[in-house]
Amino acid sequence: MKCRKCGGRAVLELRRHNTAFCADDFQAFFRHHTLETIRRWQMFTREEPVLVAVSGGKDSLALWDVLLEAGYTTAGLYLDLGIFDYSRESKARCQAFAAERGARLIVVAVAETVGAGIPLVEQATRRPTCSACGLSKRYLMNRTALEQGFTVVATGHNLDDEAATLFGSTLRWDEASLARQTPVLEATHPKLVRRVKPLFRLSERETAAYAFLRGIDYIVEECPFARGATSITHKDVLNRLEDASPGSKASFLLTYLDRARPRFQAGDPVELRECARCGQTTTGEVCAFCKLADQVRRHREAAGALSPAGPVAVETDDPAGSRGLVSDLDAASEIHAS
Ligand code: Q46
Ligand code: ZN
Repeated sequence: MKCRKCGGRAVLELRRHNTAFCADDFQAFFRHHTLETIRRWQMFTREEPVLVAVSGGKDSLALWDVLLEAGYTTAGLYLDLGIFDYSRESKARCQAFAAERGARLIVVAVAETVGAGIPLVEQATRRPTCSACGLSKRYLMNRTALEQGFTVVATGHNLDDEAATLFGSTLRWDEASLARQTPVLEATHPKLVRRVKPLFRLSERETAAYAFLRGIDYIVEECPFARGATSITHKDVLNRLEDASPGSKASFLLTYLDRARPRFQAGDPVELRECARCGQTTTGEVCAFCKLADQVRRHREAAGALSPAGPVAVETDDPAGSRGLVSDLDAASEIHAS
């Protein structure tokens, strides 16, 4: 297999583009694709400082790497969710990545704002873990960006993530989610920052290959709470479609954005106001995050009253067994093998 660009030995075949690249030309392709997406979708300008939400995984670190290489002014934001070894290891990856490049990394611990890490939030609120986690992440990303003077937050969502979300929303015909499905969520209130997804046209396999070729040390394990998530089944289904017909995933997502999304967007605009407690946006009197923090506080007080020792027991065991991201390993071994 030869590189389509230089004729040298190709390390990666991209069936949906009907092409193959050597290591250098693939990295150039990846960077070009990302920067073109930022430009075409007007995600941010060269002058705007960008807060990059990093999880320690391949996608967000690959994105930060591309932006740093391209000379954008960035800072990384790591949200410490307090999820066992997963959080400890992913934080260490982000810190090492930032230190190697002399980049600024902001670390915010969920436990400091909510009163407990995500595993305990779930116990306190009986809310599904990922729902409490997603709410906390969106809130803290926005609040940190505002506090630190950023107008835009970039996340590492890739094509597989976005296509799976769209697939799930379509199966439920969830009009509100369909309307929100976009690579650029504009700030519709002075207390909101823009949220963008510059990797949304690049597949998980491509981001894994880029991170591998760049020697980025990222965490391969997924969050233990991701196991059994419906989104993983949706990704599997889409992967089977992609195998049978390369380009299906991209066409599903891009055609939706182009042709169908405007129909869902037309609904009533939501009226936002400021939370009476924290000043962040909400549709009610008090925002969902403040309510969540209240629930956690009440739970801790009740537990504290029951146990004279005070602190609420925190699980230390990882609930998941063996973990791993098969597609990462596939991409890495593909490169090794060639
Ligand atoms: S939402 Fe759920 Fe993720 Fe939070 S609890 Fe883990 S899997 S990290 S993307
Ligand atoms: Zn609030």
